[in-house]
Amino acid sequence: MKKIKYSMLAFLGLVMVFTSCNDSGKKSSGALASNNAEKVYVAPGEQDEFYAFMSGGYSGNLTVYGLPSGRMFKEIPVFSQFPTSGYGYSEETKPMLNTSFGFVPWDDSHHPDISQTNGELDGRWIFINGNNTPRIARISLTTFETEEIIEVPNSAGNHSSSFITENTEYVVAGTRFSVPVPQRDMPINEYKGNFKGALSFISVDPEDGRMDLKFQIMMPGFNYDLSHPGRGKSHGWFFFTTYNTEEANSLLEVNASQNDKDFIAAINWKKIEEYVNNGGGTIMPANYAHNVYRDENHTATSTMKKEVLTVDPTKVPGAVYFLPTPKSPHGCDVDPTGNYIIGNGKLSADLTVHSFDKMLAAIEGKKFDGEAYGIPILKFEDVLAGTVKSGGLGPLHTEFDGEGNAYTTFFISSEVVMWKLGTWEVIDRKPTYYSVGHLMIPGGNSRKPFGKYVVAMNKITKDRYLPTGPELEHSAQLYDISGDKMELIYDFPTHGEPHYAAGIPAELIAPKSQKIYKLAENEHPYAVTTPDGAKVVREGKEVHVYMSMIRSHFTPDNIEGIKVGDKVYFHITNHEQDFDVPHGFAMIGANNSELLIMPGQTKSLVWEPKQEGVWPFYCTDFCSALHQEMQGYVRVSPANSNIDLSWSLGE
Ligand code: RUQ
Ligand code: CUA
Repeated sequence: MKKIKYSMLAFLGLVMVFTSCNDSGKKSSGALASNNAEKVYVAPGEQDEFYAFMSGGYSGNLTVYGLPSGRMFKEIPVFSQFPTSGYGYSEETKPMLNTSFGFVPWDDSHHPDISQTNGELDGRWIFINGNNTPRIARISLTTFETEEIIEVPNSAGNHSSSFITENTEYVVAGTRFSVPVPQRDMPINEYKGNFKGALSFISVDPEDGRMDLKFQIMMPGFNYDLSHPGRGKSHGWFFFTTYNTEEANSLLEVNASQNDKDFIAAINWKKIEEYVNNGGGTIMPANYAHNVYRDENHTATSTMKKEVLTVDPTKVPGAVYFLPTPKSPHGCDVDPTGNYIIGNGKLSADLTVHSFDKMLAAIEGKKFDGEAYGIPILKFEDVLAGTVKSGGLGPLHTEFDGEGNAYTTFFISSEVVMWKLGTWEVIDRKPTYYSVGHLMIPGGNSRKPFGKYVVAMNKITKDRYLPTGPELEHSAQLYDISGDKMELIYDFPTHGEPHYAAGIPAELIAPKSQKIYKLAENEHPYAVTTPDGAKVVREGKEVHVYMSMIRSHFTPDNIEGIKVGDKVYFHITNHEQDFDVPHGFAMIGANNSELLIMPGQTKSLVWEPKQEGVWPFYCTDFCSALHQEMQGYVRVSPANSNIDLSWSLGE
């Protein structure tokens, strides 16, 4: 018996020697699955090296993952109501979803981007666009809550958004669909020459992050698809891909694919900023919502703004140029040095790389190839830095590793292609499963990428996971890029449709992540900061319940004197001051959601009792051994009853 054991050990030892032998050689893709498993394995109790913030696409929200584990930590509600926490249902957060169209409980969120200082991720805020009802949101990376949403007027299909300039001077939002500006009733087929494409520059306050729509550039009626800021030497410029320079208004799949080249619009925003700071531009009436959430009172307010400053680009000489770019370009990506601007022509096999230096020289030499609506067009050959003959099909987006390599996704040929900046040679290509859209390298669209991983965000999942009926979650794939070649090491499902993502080292965020809200600093007008402050107040048909909660009871937990037809506001303050002790609140028959209330926080829920009886409420979050005891009753009497209002606990 002993002998057998020893020979087993010897055999295992031999296997290990062989394995490590293999390991030290060149990477043989996929063969060493156990080695790959180690690369993504984050042992119980250990933490991930990176945060990955993934847009939710049609979920309207933002999800938070760890890399390399692919574990999802949180869904942050942004543009969509979220019954899990009561976002968009509670009285405090409803104003966040106010727009000029009224309350809009959903959106399509596409491109998260983290705030920057000197072109490097600073981990203060993350911004994301609402594509459908044009909006930009700012999310705190301390509380992981949406703090601000600004609507973008004169815009539609807010897609070339929300990208950040090098010192977070602006978050930029470009329209995908051109529209009549101002909106008016007119025949659709008079689009050409009459519709406009607004590119909006939203300033960000360096102290508190507050956004303000500083100016809009009224561009020709093309589709502005994606954008990126210049960086380093090209800081002060912004680049937007366009398609439908044909200005078709119907059957775009044919009619917007006629021109051999569309444009990348190069915008010298510093020049325009100077122009408007000197009184340039035209103030135009507008109507758009600006919604701000404050931690101090845990409450959002919505203000309607009434005007916007517009700029006619032809009035600011030297501010806007067009760079011809084949062929209906989608992604528009600028490398970490700021010299290369990559246009991913989605109907082309090759990638077009423009040179910022050459662009400046061509502008200097006034070498133009005509103009479009008064905007000079540069000559393709004059601005071209090089072409990547990739052999792939359907290039969409490019990111950078900071070591001179670029990585481009190809939707049609389902692959990520790694190539070298400057020589344009293809170094590696790896399949994706399947039809990849965006990709992300932590910091990969800043001056300082962190490298290490590529995350591919795929549009088609098919056979990657156990089937879940016709609807499948999208799939992400993780590639190790620390070696010379890419290595596919992991698959994980993602929520909604992540279009883009932003990754950042955990050490830049985790230490400052907020744990509680201080009860003593709670400025909510209906907060109860000591249990004896709890009360119930009737104002006509409105009843305000000032309630507190702590393990494991509500104060009060018995309420009488409520009548059918009343509108009851439960204002509930969580008195816990420990990390990770939320309580929930759910009321039978409430026509909204539960509330999940963080330590020190106050939230309010409206309940309109429709039936007489004695109706229970309870805590929804298993908070202690006596969580099931955390409950209460409301007695509802007929509308004409004269039962006095009363409340109690433990009587
Ligand atoms: S898109 S898959 Cu909304 Cu950024 Cu390109
Ligand atoms: Cu409080 Cu469960």
